[in-house]
Amino acid sequence: MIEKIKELIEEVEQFKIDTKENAEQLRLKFLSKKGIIAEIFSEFKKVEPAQKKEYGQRINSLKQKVEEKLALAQEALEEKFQKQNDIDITLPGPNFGLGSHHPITMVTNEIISIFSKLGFTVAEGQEIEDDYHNFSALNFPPEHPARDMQDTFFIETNPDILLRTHTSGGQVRVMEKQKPPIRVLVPGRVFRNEAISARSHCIFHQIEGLYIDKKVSFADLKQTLMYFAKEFYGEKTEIRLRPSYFPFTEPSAEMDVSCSICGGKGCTICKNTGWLEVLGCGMVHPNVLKNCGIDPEEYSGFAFGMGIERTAMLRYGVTDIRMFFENDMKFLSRFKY
Ligand code: 2U9
Repeated sequence: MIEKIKELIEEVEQFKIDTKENAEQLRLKFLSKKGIIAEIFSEFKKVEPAQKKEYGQRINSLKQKVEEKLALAQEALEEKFQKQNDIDITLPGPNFGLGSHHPITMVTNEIISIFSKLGFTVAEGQEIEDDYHNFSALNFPPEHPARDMQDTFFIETNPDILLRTHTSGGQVRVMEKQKPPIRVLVPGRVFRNEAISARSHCIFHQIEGLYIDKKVSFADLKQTLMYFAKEFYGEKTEIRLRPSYFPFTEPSAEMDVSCSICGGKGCTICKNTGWLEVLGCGMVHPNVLKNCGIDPEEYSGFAFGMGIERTAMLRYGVTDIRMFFENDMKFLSRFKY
């Protein structure tokens, strides 16, 4: 029995009290009416007379141990509670620093704001597209190189599903649902299977615009883009259109703006030409209108598209496209406004 009491003393010494709840556990286990100490006392009459003295001393020291332990724990818990309540809630919180928009978001928002004054609204599109909305509806011939595995990220288990290579599928979906007049912008992330370098990335952002109505002409396209160029690149900006080719527009063109760095005189940014290539555009191909359920005899339209990274590089003098993806705080904090 004496051995048992020694073990119990050991148990009390090892018992860890860090909450009111486990202090109460210890009290109930040892000191309550039906607790261990009461039980050991009830055994007292059965103890040999010669051992009664030692037995009594051991029980008392067990009881003392428990009481001491509980008193100390009570003090420590009260101190802890006091400390928690010592916090001065009127002090200002830690300074987390003010964030800002990413430069890609800033340029996208600025372009949207310019075109929204002409009545353009924004549609989302989807990053995972099917072959039809990314290629076929847009008049890409079946053997077009963009459809190649080398250029496009296809989903391995289903060659019909891919990561969009441009946001144009978004406009196709708008045309499928909505009758003209349509004035819509589709901004977003696009994916091309290209090697990453200072000038190109396999992920980048685009914004495309589409305007469909009765009697929309190439002159409307030109005036709209001229308005955009002056708003975005500055009032003195001039534009020029060079013939180009895209499967989804006919005729197609690429638009240059006069270099805002040198004012057209020639510098390293415009490679001494005085011009900067900023976007592609054209009249929507009749096949595309037909594919989307719009009669090309009744309606016509124009479309344009530009790379946001390229636009942001020109705007902020960034020379490496990879900077937009690295989230380097030194780079990003340049764009606080
Ligand atoms: C529909 C019909 C026509 C969107 C257009 C371009 C010209 C263009 C490039 C600019 C740089 C892509 O990011 S980039 O590589 N885009 O040159 N995009 S016309 O034409 C459309 C879109 C949707 C239904």
